[in-house]
Amino acid sequence: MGSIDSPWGVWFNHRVDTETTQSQPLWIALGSNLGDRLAILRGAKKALAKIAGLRLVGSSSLYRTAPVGGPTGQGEYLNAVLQFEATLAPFTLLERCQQIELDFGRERQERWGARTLDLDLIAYGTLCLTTTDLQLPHPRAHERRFVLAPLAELVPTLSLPGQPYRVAELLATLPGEDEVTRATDLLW
Ligand code: A4P
Ligand code: MG
Repeated sequence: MGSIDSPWGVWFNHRVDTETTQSQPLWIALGSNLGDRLAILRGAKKALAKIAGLRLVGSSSLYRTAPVGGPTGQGEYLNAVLQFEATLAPFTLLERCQQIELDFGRERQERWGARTLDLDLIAYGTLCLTTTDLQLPHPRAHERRFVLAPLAELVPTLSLPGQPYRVAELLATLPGEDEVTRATDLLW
Protein backbone atom coordinates (compact mmCIF):
# COMPACT_ATOMS: atom_id res chain seq x y z
CA MET A 1 0.00 0.00 0.00
CA GLY A 2 1.43 3.36 -0.96
CA SER A 3 1.09 6.71 0.68
CA ILE A 4 0.55 10.20 -0.64
CA ASP A 5 1.19 13.57 0.90
CA SER A 6 -1.44 15.70 -0.78
CA PRO A 7 -5.20 15.55 -0.19
CA TRP A 8 -7.00 13.85 -3.04
CA GLY A 9 -8.36 16.74 -5.06
CA VAL A 10 -9.03 14.60 -8.11
CA TRP A 11 -11.63 12.20 -9.52
CA PHE A 12 -10.95 8.47 -9.64
CA ASN A 13 -13.03 5.77 -11.33
CA HIS A 14 -10.85 2.93 -10.15
CA ARG A 15 -9.92 1.41 -6.81
CA VAL A 16 -7.71 3.86 -4.90
CA ASP A 17 -6.66 2.26 -1.65
CA THR A 18 -4.00 4.62 -0.51
CA GLU A 19 -3.37 5.75 3.04
CA THR A 20 -2.68 9.42 3.53
CA THR A 21 0.17 10.62 5.69
CA GLN A 22 -1.78 13.83 6.28
CA SER A 23 -5.08 13.11 8.02
CA GLN A 24 -8.27 14.01 6.20
CA PRO A 25 -11.69 14.91 7.59
CA LEU A 26 -14.14 12.05 7.23
CA TRP A 27 -17.90 11.96 7.90
CA ILE A 28 -19.76 8.73 8.48
CA ALA A 29 -23.57 8.62 8.66
CA LEU A 30 -25.19 6.03 10.91
CA GLY A 31 -28.75 4.75 10.64
CA SER A 32 -30.82 2.11 12.41
CA ASN A 33 -34.51 1.20 12.29
CA LEU A 34 -34.47 -2.36 13.63
CA GLY A 35 -33.68 -3.75 17.08
CA ASP A 36 -32.44 -1.69 20.03
CA ARG A 37 -31.52 1.28 17.86
CA LEU A 38 -29.96 3.40 20.57
CA ALA A 39 -27.77 0.58 21.91
CA ILE A 40 -26.74 -0.33 18.36
CA LEU A 41 -25.74 3.22 17.47
CA ARG A 42 -23.86 3.66 20.74
CA GLY A 43 -22.02 0.38 20.11
CA ALA A 44 -21.24 1.30 16.52
CA LYS A 45 -19.83 4.66 17.59
CA LYS A 46 -17.49 2.91 20.04
CA ALA A 47 -16.46 0.36 17.42
CA LEU A 48 -15.71 3.07 14.83
CA ALA A 49 -13.66 5.06 17.34
CA LYS A 50 -11.47 1.99 17.91
CA ILE A 51 -10.49 1.55 14.25
CA ALA A 52 -6.78 2.19 13.73
CA GLY A 53 -6.36 5.14 11.39
CA LEU A 54 -9.53 6.92 12.58
CA ARG A 55 -9.81 9.52 15.32
CA LEU A 56 -13.28 10.56 16.44
CA VAL A 57 -13.48 14.36 16.62
CA GLY A 58 -17.20 15.17 16.44
CA SER A 59 -20.62 13.71 17.02
CA SER A 60 -24.02 15.08 15.97
CA SER A 61 -27.18 14.62 17.98
CA LEU A 62 -29.43 11.69 17.20
CA TYR A 63 -32.40 12.35 14.91
CA ARG A 64 -35.71 10.54 14.59
CA THR A 65 -36.43 10.26 10.89
CA ALA A 66 -39.18 8.88 8.68
CA PRO A 67 -37.97 6.10 6.34
CA VAL A 68 -37.11 7.27 2.81
CA GLY A 69 -37.71 4.73 0.05
CA GLY A 70 -37.82 0.97 0.51
CA PRO A 71 -40.76 -1.23 1.50
CA THR A 72 -43.76 0.37 3.20
CA GLY A 73 -44.40 -0.27 6.89
CA GLN A 74 -40.78 0.13 8.00
CA GLY A 75 -40.13 1.58 11.43
CA GLU A 76 -38.77 5.05 12.15
CA TYR A 77 -34.99 5.49 11.92
CA LEU A 78 -32.49 6.94 14.31
CA ASN A 79 -29.81 8.75 12.30
CA ALA A 80 -26.63 10.62 13.17
CA VAL A 81 -23.30 11.67 11.70
CA LEU A 82 -19.81 11.31 13.18
CA GLN A 83 -16.73 13.25 12.19
CA PHE A 84 -13.24 11.75 12.18
CA GLU A 85 -9.69 12.62 11.29
CA ALA A 86 -8.60 9.73 9.10
CA THR A 87 -5.56 8.27 7.42
CA LEU A 88 -7.04 4.86 6.64
CA ALA A 89 -7.25 3.85 2.97
CA PRO A 90 -10.84 4.27 1.66
CA PHE A 91 -11.60 0.67 0.63
CA THR A 92 -10.10 -0.66 3.84
CA LEU A 93 -12.33 1.78 5.69
CA LEU A 94 -15.39 0.51 3.78
CA GLU A 95 -14.48 -3.08 4.72
CA ARG A 96 -14.12 -2.14 8.39
CA CYS A 97 -17.52 -0.41 8.32
CA GLN A 98 -19.19 -3.39 6.63
CA GLN A 99 -17.71 -5.69 9.28
CA ILE A 100 -19.16 -3.48 12.02
CA GLU A 101 -22.56 -3.58 10.26
CA LEU A 102 -22.37 -7.40 10.32
CA ASP A 103 -21.26 -7.43 13.97
CA PHE A 104 -24.46 -5.53 14.78
CA GLY A 105 -26.68 -8.01 12.96
CA ARG A 106 -27.03 -6.33 9.58
CA GLU A 107 -28.72 -8.54 6.98
CA ARG A 108 -28.93 -7.42 3.38
CA GLN A 109 -32.25 -8.48 1.91
CA GLU A 110 -33.78 -5.70 -0.11
CA ARG A 111 -32.47 -2.30 -1.06
CA TRP A 112 -33.38 0.36 1.46
CA GLY A 113 -35.04 -2.32 3.62
CA ALA A 114 -35.13 -2.14 7.43
CA ARG A 115 -31.70 -2.60 9.01
CA THR A 116 -30.10 -2.81 12.43
CA LEU A 117 -27.18 -0.70 11.25
CA ASP A 118 -26.21 1.18 8.12
CA LEU A 119 -22.87 2.97 7.92
CA ASP A 120 -22.45 5.29 4.95
CA LEU A 121 -19.23 7.09 4.12
CA ILE A 122 -20.45 10.59 3.32
CA ALA A 123 -17.21 12.32 2.37
CA TYR A 124 -13.51 11.70 2.85
CA GLY A 125 -11.53 14.91 2.42
CA THR A 126 -11.89 16.04 -1.17
CA LEU A 127 -11.76 12.50 -2.56
CA CYS A 128 -14.11 11.87 -5.52
CA LEU A 129 -14.44 8.20 -6.34
CA THR A 130 -16.85 6.36 -8.62
CA THR A 131 -16.43 2.59 -8.43
CA THR A 132 -18.85 -0.32 -8.10
CA ASP A 133 -18.09 -0.80 -4.42
CA LEU A 134 -17.51 2.74 -3.26
CA GLN A 135 -18.65 6.18 -4.31
CA LEU A 136 -17.38 9.32 -2.62
CA PRO A 137 -18.91 11.60 -1.74
CA HIS A 138 -21.98 9.44 -1.07
CA PRO A 139 -24.13 9.91 -4.20
CA ARG A 140 -27.38 10.67 -2.33
CA ALA A 141 -26.07 12.58 0.71
CA HIS A 142 -26.81 16.02 -0.76
CA GLU A 143 -30.52 15.25 -1.20
CA ARG A 144 -31.23 13.59 2.14
CA ARG A 145 -32.42 15.51 5.14
CA PHE A 146 -31.60 12.59 7.45
CA VAL A 147 -27.92 13.04 6.47
CA LEU A 148 -27.77 16.81 6.02
CA ALA A 149 -29.46 17.77 9.31
CA PRO A 150 -26.89 15.99 11.51
CA LEU A 151 -24.05 16.96 9.16
CA ALA A 152 -25.07 20.64 9.33
CA GLU A 153 -24.79 20.49 13.11
CA LEU A 154 -21.10 19.61 12.70
CA VAL A 155 -20.05 21.53 9.58
CA PRO A 156 -22.77 23.87 8.23
CA THR A 157 -20.35 25.63 5.87
CA LEU A 158 -18.92 22.44 4.31
CA SER A 159 -19.41 22.02 0.56
CA LEU A 160 -19.43 18.33 -0.31
CA PRO A 161 -16.96 17.68 -3.16
CA GLY A 162 -18.72 18.39 -6.47
CA GLN A 163 -21.57 20.31 -4.81
CA PRO A 164 -21.81 24.06 -5.37
CA TYR A 165 -23.82 24.65 -2.19
CA ARG A 166 -22.92 24.36 1.47
CA VAL A 167 -24.54 21.77 3.68
CA ALA A 168 -26.75 24.31 5.50
CA GLU A 169 -27.85 25.81 2.16
CA LEU A 170 -28.74 22.37 0.75
CA LEU A 171 -30.70 21.61 3.88
CA ALA A 172 -32.68 24.85 3.61
CA THR A 173 -33.90 23.89 0.12
CA LEU A 174 -35.15 20.40 1.06
CA PRO A 175 -38.77 19.56 1.87
CA GLY A 176 -39.82 17.30 4.76
CA GLU A 177 -38.69 19.33 7.74
CA ASP A 178 -41.25 17.55 9.94
CA GLU A 179 -39.87 14.12 8.96
CA VAL A 180 -36.50 14.67 10.65
CA THR A 181 -36.47 15.79 14.28
CA ARG A 182 -33.59 16.15 16.67
CA ALA A 183 -33.94 13.65 19.53
CA THR A 184 -33.05 16.01 22.37
CA ASP A 185 -34.08 13.33 24.90
CA LEU A 186 -31.52 10.77 23.67
CA LEU A 187 -27.82 10.92 24.54
CA TRP A 188 -25.32 8.62 22.91
N1 A4P B 1 -21.35 1.89 -1.41
C1 A4P B 1 -20.99 2.73 -2.43
N2 A4P B 1 -20.60 3.92 -1.94
C2 A4P B 1 -20.73 3.84 -0.58
C3 A4P B 1 -20.48 4.77 0.49
N3 A4P B 1 -20.06 6.03 0.22
N4 A4P B 1 -20.70 4.36 1.75
C4 A4P B 1 -21.84 0.53 -1.67
C5 A4P B 1 -21.16 3.11 2.03
N5 A4P B 1 -21.42 2.16 1.05
C6 A4P B 1 -21.21 2.54 -0.23
O1 A4P B 1 -25.07 -0.42 0.47
C7 A4P B 1 -25.03 -0.92 -0.85
C8 A4P B 1 -23.61 -0.82 -1.39
O2 A4P B 1 -23.25 0.53 -1.50
C9 A4P B 1 -22.54 -1.43 -0.49
O3 A4P B 1 -22.31 -2.76 -0.81
C10 A4P B 1 -21.31 -0.55 -0.75
O4 A4P B 1 -20.31 -1.29 -1.45
P1 A4P B 1 -25.83 -1.24 1.59
O5 A4P B 1 -25.52 -0.57 2.88
O6 A4P B 1 -25.53 -2.68 1.43
O7 A4P B 1 -27.34 -1.10 1.17
P2 A4P B 1 -28.31 0.12 1.30
O8 A4P B 1 -27.85 1.02 2.40
O9 A4P B 1 -29.70 -0.42 1.38
O10 A4P B 1 -28.15 0.79 -0.09
P3 A4P B 1 -27.72 2.25 -0.38
O11 A4P B 1 -27.94 2.43 -1.82
O12 A4P B 1 -26.36 2.55 0.19
O13 A4P B 1 -28.81 3.03 0.44
P4 A4P B 1 -28.65 4.41 1.04
O14 A4P B 1 -28.64 5.41 -0.02
O15 A4P B 1 -27.59 4.39 2.07
O16 A4P B 1 -30.04 4.53 1.76
N6 A4P B 1 -34.34 6.56 5.50
C11 A4P B 1 -34.03 7.14 6.68
N7 A4P B 1 -34.93 7.92 7.31
N8 A4P B 1 -32.80 6.94 7.26
C12 A4P B 1 -31.82 6.17 6.68
O17 A4P B 1 -30.73 6.02 7.24
N9 A4P B 1 -31.21 4.84 4.73
C13 A4P B 1 -31.48 4.34 3.53
C14 A4P B 1 -30.40 3.65 2.79
C15 A4P B 1 -32.80 4.50 2.89
N10 A4P B 1 -33.74 5.27 3.66
C16 A4P B 1 -33.42 5.79 4.85
C17 A4P B 1 -32.12 5.57 5.41
MG1 MG C 1 -25.68 1.81 3.16
